[in-house]
Amino acid sequence: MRIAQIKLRVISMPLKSPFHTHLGTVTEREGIIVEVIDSDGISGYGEGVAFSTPWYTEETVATSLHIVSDVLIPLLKKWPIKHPEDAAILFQSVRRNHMAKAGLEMALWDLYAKRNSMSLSKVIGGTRSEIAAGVVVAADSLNSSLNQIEKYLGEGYQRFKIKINPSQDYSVLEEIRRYYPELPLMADANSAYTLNDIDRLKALDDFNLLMIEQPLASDDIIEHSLLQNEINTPICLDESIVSFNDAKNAIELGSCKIINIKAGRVGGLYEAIRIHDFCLDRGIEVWCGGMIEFGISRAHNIALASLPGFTIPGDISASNRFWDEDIISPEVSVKNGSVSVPDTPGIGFGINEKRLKETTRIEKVFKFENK
Ligand code: OSB
Ligand code: MG
Repeated sequence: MRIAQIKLRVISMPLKSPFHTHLGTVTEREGIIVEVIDSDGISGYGEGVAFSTPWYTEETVATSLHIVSDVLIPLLKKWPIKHPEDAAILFQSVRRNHMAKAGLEMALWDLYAKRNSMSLSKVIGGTRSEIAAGVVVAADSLNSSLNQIEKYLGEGYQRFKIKINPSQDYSVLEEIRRYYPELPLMADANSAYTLNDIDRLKALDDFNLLMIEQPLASDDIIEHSLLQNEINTPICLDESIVSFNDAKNAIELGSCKIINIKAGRVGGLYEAIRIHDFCLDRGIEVWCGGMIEFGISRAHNIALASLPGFTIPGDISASNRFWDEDIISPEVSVKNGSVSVPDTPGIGFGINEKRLKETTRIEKVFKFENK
């Protein structure tokens, strides 16, 4: 791959409505758009999905920008690569900083696919032409949760995820089930509980949830296994799984029955695919998690979710779930409850240059010397 330059843009956009979790509220989303341009002028795009503050993982926009600019790009300058997997392996010499690595690695995947005139889905072995759409409801009141469910049901979404914590779990789920007894429903706790809450968590078995996502802390791998033995609802791990080895350990210990794969959280598509392949082999179901992302990461998620092991509808929602106007064109849309997988080269979505420009706050350009 002959890289001529890399452009990093920090963009910022308000959400259509605030996103509430017990860890805080997101009203404005910043992100890093990575554009890798090769010597023929072809561009590949990736997106760094760290948040402005370290509430979900330890990374932030500022730390990612530093790692991509001052560590990963210099590595790529020093060690030219032939394939995006070479970049993933090269980046293993840097500890953690998964979202920084993923933003750059995924731009290389898009570029690689475009150069080979193949869709990214096809390059990574995708088998689906459509992905079932799922949506997250992250409201601050029962009423607003019910309103959002009604709205998204009308838009055709096939799976609903509600954020829970010990102060509202039973009452909110009871009320949702009163109106929607058959709704494909799951709950995400973002580590709001400890093993002391075991009775509260057992009680949630009443609601026939598809799963409960990340009830305990991200390093409570043994406790999750003890909890799974006590509750009927399948546990799905999110924050706990940041690498292939985490996935292996969690499965070995019986800490979960399902894994949420986010390429950003695990360091890129290479690691995400390894986790997918291992889970497929072990009969562990996976789904693709969301990060309140802009269209580029959304497009990468669609390609990832087209792999055969992604059997459960994930956080794959339309651009208009979060944004008045996305930075891609066309935007991601949901039709009859599904999102279609593009068969055009790369991620299969173009850039809405006007929107990208008006949301850009910082731009940095790195030129490569090609001999
Ligand atoms: O825990 O899955 C999570 C959003 C941001 C950070 C963490 C999480 C989420 C979501 C999904 O719940 C949001 C989406 O659909 O993009
Ligand atoms: Mg989650």
